[in-house]
Amino acid sequence: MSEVIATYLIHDSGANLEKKAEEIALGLTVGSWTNLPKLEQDQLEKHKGTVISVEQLESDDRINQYLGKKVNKGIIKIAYPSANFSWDLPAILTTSFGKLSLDGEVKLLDVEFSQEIKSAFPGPKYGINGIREKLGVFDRPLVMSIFKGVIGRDIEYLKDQLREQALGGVDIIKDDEILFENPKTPFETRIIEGKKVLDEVYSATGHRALYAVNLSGRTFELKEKARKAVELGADLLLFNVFAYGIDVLQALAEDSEITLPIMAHPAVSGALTPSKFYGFSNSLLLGKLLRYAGSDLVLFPSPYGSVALEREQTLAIAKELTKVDESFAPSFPVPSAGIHPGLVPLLINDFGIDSVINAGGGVHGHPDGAVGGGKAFKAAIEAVLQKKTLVEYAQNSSELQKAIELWGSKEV
Ligand code: 1AE
Repeated sequence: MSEVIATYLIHDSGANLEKKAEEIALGLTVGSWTNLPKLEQDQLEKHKGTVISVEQLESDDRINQYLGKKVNKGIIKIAYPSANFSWDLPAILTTSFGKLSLDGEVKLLDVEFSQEIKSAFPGPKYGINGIREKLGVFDRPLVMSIFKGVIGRDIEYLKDQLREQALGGVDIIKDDEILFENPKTPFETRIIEGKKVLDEVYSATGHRALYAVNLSGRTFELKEKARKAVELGADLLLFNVFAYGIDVLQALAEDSEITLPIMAHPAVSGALTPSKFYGFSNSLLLGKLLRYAGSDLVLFPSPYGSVALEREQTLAIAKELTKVDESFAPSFPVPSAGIHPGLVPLLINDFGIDSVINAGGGVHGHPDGAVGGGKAFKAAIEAVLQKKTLVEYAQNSSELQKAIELWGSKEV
């Protein structure tokens, strides 16, 4: 049967979770808070939500104290028939979590899509394999670095920073997500000049890095800008998806003229996910939904850096991005924020080689600059792949040695 099944974590002050579940199933479909005398049996059968399960969880005095009331804690699953909504995320999220998201302590943990509904989503155009093919790198995690301190700078400054990063040997260089359209370094100029720099580095060294340019501006200008990026020979698009909405990402991903991989940034998602009581789970928002909507790479806070998420949550995001799903290619997990070379063993242990190690400060803050930073990351990866400790391997790499002296290292 065609449906979506939503899983909720509920903290409810009522005595009976089964009753609460029935109220939700009715309230989000054919019912209201009053009795509706004209409700017909036929309409009920076709359109009413169905409670699939109600699992009572142990109550917790600390939660009761925190919320200032005694609550019943449980996990509820409800199926919503596909006849109720058009097969797009705005309709599916409004059906499963629209008014309910405003109504007490309810967190949306997951939404399962039937096979038929999944077919309405594009998934990644490139995914992990497609990105690896573009780079010709198949046997290690990728390394990405981020422009830093470029607001207010001119294009010459950006070009120098791009060159340094590429010379360090990183695979991808991304715009900072806070660099928007601006007169000194406009979108199109960044693409044109960036391409020249990366071509020069390629001619000199044989190493070709890819550049992810930040696709920004008003929503209805994005498609045209993205098509222009294709025409100018851009490599990838960075996109602040949560400032716009996941459906905007999907619209870009399924446009046949926008043939570039899309990298989703998690900016603003922290307003929707961190609470234990409200909002969305990270695995649903940053994992499943971004993959379904067409993100080829997904950034999220790692468990270790400056903006950290709980390790279990980061693993759950990565699992949603990479688990086998015959409908969609896997997306690259990109655990980020405050990453330095000494964290590479932990990152590879958690996310495996099909991940991207991403750093801004950890590249540019290296004592030998961005060139040294990139080399230190590459050396740290090589150490882990050769099953050596970073300290051991640093004897072959002065860049890694300096990074470890500055930031320390963590072995697994
Ligand atoms: C979670 C996103 C991280 C990000 O975009 C960013 O700019 C990180 O910078 P650093 O590595 O923390 O300096």
